[in-house]
Amino acid sequence: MPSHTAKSKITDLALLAGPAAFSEPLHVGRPSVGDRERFLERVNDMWDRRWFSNNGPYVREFEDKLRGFLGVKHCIPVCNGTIAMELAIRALDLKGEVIVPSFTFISAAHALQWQEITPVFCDIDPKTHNLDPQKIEAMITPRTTAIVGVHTWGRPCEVDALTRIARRNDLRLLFDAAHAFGCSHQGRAIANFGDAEVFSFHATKFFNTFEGGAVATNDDELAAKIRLMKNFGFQGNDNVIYIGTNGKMTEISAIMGLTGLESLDQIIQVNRQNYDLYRELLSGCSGLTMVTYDARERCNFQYIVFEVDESAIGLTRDDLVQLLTAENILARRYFFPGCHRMQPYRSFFPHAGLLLPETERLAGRVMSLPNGTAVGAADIQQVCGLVRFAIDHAAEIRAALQTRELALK
Ligand code: T4K
Repeated sequence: MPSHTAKSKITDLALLAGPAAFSEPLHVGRPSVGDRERFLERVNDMWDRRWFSNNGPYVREFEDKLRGFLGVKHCIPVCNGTIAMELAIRALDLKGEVIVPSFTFISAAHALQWQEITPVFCDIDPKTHNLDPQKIEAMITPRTTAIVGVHTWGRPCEVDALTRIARRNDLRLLFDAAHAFGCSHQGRAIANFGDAEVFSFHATKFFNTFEGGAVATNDDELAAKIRLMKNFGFQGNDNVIYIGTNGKMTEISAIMGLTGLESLDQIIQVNRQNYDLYRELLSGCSGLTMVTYDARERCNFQYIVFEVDESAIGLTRDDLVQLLTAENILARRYFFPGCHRMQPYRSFFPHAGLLLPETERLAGRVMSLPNGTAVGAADIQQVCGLVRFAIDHAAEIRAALQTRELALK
């Protein structure tokens, strides 16, 4: 809950020595959770059974429920989304180079590089924030083996265009669906596209199992390989028939997942209400553009994302994030500065940015605000009130920040 009311002058801002609007931090990634009693009942049962890992009854039940929910043949739960991606990459036998966006979380690039595959960063479409299909073919070389699309903010990639490009060039197609659990493309659940789709059920995601992830696929052979690989390649007790790793999901994670699935509709409802409130309260702020979702598709409404146009507002995205953070509103700059500007990729490809103008531009403008069941209407009113106050007093604030920056030099 907000602890302090409206600001009337710029020195009321916490950044300029006023009191913070929130006494406790308001997070972007505060987990949304299901029913505590139901969770604890299952935990007690697990405790009594003394079965904590290794494809236990809750993991098996979770897998069944995921398959049913997503309408996909296989959805294999694993310990996190990054391992899910590594398993899919390895099971598809990818090598050489793989095309990925740079405007995303670092894990897809790392999952490739970890296996000595070069991530080749391709630019995004500024309208969708996803891979720009027009730019992919120019990045394909004789070493390219696959494309990894990311459904950023839960908005599906241009799945059909990517599928055509992959087929035409004999490439594998994977999707990082970490943001897109519960979302659909042309009425079909995300999970069913490409060779495989990879989910993250990390605590900060719309649907979480503390840590966790899954590989979804309709390919039986691929699924069989991944099942072996996530358990050291074991087939039976003493028989290892394949190279593998430890990618297993624990029972307690599966319990969290089963419990969360039962509350999914309510979580989406809260996310949606919050999304609509942000939209209403910040509508008409020229220079702030909110990421929108396709009303014809299913969507989890998890991400509240704005693009900040400095030339229209008079403040940079970083000014706004700094200002909100001082108020204990921990706005985030996902996905600044882009993977190509992080190590080791920055050293490997120092000039990658030349081919990524839209990525660079967006990474400098994007701001994520808190959502989820831990965020209430009063919080959102306070956050939006502050953003509006900042925009209304932009020139004064900028001047004060400049004076402060000079004094700190
Ligand atoms: N692909 C994409 C597109 C992804 O976004 C991600 C993960 C992955 C793949 C990889 O999946 P996993 O291997 O993680 O399953 C966070 C998450 O750690 C990361 O999972 C997520 N993306 C990424 C977008 O966000 P950070 O470094 O920003 O996390 P952190 O610790 O700053 O937490 C974010 C906010 O959430 C903080 O304000 C604190 C709050 N929080 C966090 C946790 C863990 C809570 O309130 N409670 C919690 O339990 O990366």
